[in-house]
Amino acid sequence: MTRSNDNAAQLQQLYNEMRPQSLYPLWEVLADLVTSQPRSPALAWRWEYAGARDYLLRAGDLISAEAAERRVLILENPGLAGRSGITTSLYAGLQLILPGEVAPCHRHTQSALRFVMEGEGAYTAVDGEKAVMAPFDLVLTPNWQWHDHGNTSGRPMIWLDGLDIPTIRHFDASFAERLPQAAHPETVPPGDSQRRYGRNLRPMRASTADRRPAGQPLFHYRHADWRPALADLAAAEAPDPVLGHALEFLNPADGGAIMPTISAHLRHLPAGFETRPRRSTDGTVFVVVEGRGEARIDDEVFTLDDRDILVVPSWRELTLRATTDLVLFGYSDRTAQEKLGLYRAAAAGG
Ligand code: GTQ
Repeated sequence: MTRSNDNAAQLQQLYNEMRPQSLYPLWEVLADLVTSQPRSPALAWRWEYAGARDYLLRAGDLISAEAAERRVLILENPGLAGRSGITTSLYAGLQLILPGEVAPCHRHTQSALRFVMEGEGAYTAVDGEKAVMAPFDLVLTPNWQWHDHGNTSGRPMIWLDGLDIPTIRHFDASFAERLPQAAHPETVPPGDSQRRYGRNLRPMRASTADRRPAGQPLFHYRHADWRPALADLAAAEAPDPVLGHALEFLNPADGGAIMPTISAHLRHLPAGFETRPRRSTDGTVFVVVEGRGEARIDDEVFTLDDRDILVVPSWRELTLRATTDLVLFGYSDRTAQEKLGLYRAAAAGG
């Protein structure tokens, strides 16, 4: 045996002896642990809405919302098999509530957003306050707030659930509990928070705190409000070359992101507009709200059509092109990364 072979054999022998003691040599894995740039196992992927919707409606014939607790099809990233994530930190699912159903009241340490895909008149109740939902409304159920969903309209309702499930799993910080009754008793009339906090104002009180948690007063961002805001912005100025017209949803309490772990935003790309290529460390989920276009992610091209869902993993180069006027909703873990000092973004050519 040569000296180097002998050395390799001795190292292997050392590894074999250490292994039962739960010891492992860093030098064998260091280059995969501390990489010069992100190498997400997540894949760029697009789900066509119509196809996913068919499967969801079939599930609707076979299991009730009550029995399922939440009747949801998980949009699992094909690069993250078995992990129920659409990115490494975030989850996405399509939830169906049929007329007359209630998805029973529970709360958990995971924070959630709902982005309505179709249907009108169903509600999410947060701590007993109903938000009656319309297409492309955004509704939040922040960490540890009671929530149930119900449908008193005559039609099925489908929305996209965006949660921080993989983040909470990462921290081993999941707690959840069920309310004994299916629906939380009504605490205030529907729209109460919206009236008090929804127009960049807040109630003045001589004493006593407000009913809503001080840090998170608002949980319903209506399409009827955000769409004109985006249209006004697009009419007033040229699109940003990297983002197009873009608006972020804010928490009015502090001007920050909507929830501690999830940021959400809107884009409007005028017909024919193409963004400059950009990458960022926040893997992002997009929903097509209006129009058609194309997303190029590194060398892959995905067509974007009505209500399709696209995921762009961390640090993949994204170029968006609008065939017709294109409106997108997006969410990511940007705010969590910013708090940890991790967030980075770079556009090609500057
Ligand atoms: O509506 O509370 O898609 O707890 C996954 C977990 C929805 C919900 C999901 C949940 C919910």
